[in-house]
Amino acid sequence: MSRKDMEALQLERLKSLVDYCEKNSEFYAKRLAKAGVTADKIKCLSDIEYIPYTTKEDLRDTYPFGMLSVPMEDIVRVHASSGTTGNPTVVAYTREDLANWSEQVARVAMAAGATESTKVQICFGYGMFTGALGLHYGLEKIGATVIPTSSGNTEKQLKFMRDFQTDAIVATPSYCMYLAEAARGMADKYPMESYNLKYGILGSEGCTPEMRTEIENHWGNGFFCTDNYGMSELNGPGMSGECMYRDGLHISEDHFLCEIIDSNSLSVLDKGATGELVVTNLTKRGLPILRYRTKDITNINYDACKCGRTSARMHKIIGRSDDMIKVRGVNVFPSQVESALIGIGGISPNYLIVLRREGYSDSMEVRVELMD
Ligand code: DLL
Repeated sequence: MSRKDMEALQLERLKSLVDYCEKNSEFYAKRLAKAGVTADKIKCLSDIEYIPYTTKEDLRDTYPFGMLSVPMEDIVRVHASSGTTGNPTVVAYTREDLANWSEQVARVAMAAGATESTKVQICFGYGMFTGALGLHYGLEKIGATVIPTSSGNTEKQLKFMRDFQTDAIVATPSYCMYLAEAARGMADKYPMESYNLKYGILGSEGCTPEMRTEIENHWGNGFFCTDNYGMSELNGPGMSGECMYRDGLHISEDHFLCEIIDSNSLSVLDKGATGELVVTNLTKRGLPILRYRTKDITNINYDACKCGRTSARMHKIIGRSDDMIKVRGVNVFPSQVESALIGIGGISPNYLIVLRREGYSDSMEVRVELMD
């Protein structure tokens, strides 16, 4: 799609989303009215700036279902983020939301190399985390053979990989590396040639090009992996993913309208600038999200890619604008550690979080001071 046509589609969808929110979302109706925004006020894409930002705190404050804009009987799935204490962020999907989500995931999976003849092992934990079920339905949509092994049970994972001659793996980069190391550890019994693994659809945590090379070398046999980004508040995986050229993550722009802002001044930055990613999910209806502050730092390239796709590409995540850390796929905020410590008697309020990465496996240790 040309940029002009894409922007016209985004504008039409943005207006219809604002109109929908005014009529169906108690939360947004109030917020939009306070800001004096109506669908008629949105005349061009930059008019999105009239709409206030949405944050994780909004979802926490309205826990669990305060931001729903359809009756509960129209919700067919609920997921939640991996909050360790306090209220997790709950997200909910209508049947149409799930269909859109599968479409988004199918796109990134195909860009990563999946086809209907791919046998793919999903090594994300199945459950409230969006990673496993998101990839599961997206891959089924393209006709791939899904093997839902979930995470853990390494020897079984590797046995299925050899016996089924699995072509692709879905995992976090660190788990993909861990499996490769475990496979190498058993190479005297099962040589690396007994695996048929050709590529990895990786995501949910950062993966530098250096780490990617190391993972690829560990698996050997031409193993190739791509980076995939998303977050539960924006459906889950499927928002963006790398193609074979790995020159940025292609965004499903007909579903996601992206802005880059300065996290301090909150002003929108020029195209190409690096800053915090803000996303409006143009097609989500069960729990609509307007201008969501992801806190993830990146920049967006609007030039067409060598692969032929014309969708904008976001740079690999460069960092966070808050202090969130991801430990083995779980989002952890130091403030959550603090609230857990406050409930324990006999320790002072000072603490130290020590993060370690051994091989590619994260560990987190909390050191506290004992009170006399
Ligand atoms: O991690 C969704 C997902 C699942 C994406 C599977 C890709 C594959 P959450 O648990 O809500 O959702 O965590 C979202 O994880 O704001 C980023 O900080 C981080 N993150 C996700 N993907 C990447 C990535 C899923 N490719 C939070 N690179 C986001 C770096 C990532 N960070």
